[in-house]
Amino acid sequence: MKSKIVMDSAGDLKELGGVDYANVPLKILAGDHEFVDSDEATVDEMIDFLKTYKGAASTACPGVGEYMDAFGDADEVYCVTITSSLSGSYNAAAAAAREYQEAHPDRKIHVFDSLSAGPEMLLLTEKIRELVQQGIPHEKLVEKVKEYQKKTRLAFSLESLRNLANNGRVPTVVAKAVGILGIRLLGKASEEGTLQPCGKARGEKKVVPEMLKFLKEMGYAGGKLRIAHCRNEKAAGELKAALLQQFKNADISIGKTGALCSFYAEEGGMLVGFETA
Ligand code: X90
Repeated sequence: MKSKIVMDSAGDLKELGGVDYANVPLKILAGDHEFVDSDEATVDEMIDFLKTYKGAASTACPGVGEYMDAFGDADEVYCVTITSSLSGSYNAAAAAAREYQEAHPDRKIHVFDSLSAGPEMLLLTEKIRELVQQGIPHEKLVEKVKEYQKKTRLAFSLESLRNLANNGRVPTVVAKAVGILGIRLLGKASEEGTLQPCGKARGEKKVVPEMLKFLKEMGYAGGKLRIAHCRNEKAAGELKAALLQQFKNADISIGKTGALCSFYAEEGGMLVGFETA
């Protein structure tokens, strides 16, 4: 039996070993330029382009057809999307899943609304892979992932919310408060899958200690943790080191944001997906 995992590019994962996997790209649109979130080179190209680009920039989620192509001919498909509260990706995937099911009644498919973005989506996908490899049957697997999802969270620190505000994903007043030099917004994905501001860190040096405190307040106690950063290797590395001092054997890894998360989290932004106790 062929199992496949499909995730949109807000999960910052182009390839995944050990299982059949497909990344379904979102797109970033700036004038005549279109950046397809399908490889790492595009990320740098996009960030550098946007630095001098003065026009409006927006994003587009995958269409139903793109999801259909990604599902391919697998007997069972597990699909993970960015939060349906901020993107149409989940709806497109769910529509594709209905088509898939109608065309192939013998196959099984489930679409998970991550209610999140970036590294929390990655955790869900890693969990799905683990369960697929254990040979857990479809319905049971879906149930287990839903249970797991109740224990995972997303925290972030952002230096700019310009693109989020310009595209109506956060209120402008929230974005303005962060525009002031040296202020970083700390926040989390709410239960409804929206962006919830929780505090501020003043100055670069405060980001890591404030984030550490915030993660513990949110219930981090040494579980699996994934960091995705946009050109902020330094803060990501420091956060990992600080966490490992307190949680010696924690499974922590660092990755880079793809084009979609880089566009919204912007340079210096850091996303942290983690398991609570
Ligand atoms: O469909 C589309 O065009 C995509 C729209 C996505 C908008 C939000 C992306 C957020 C990316 C930024 C910080 C984390 C916020 C998470 C809240 C759930 C990451």
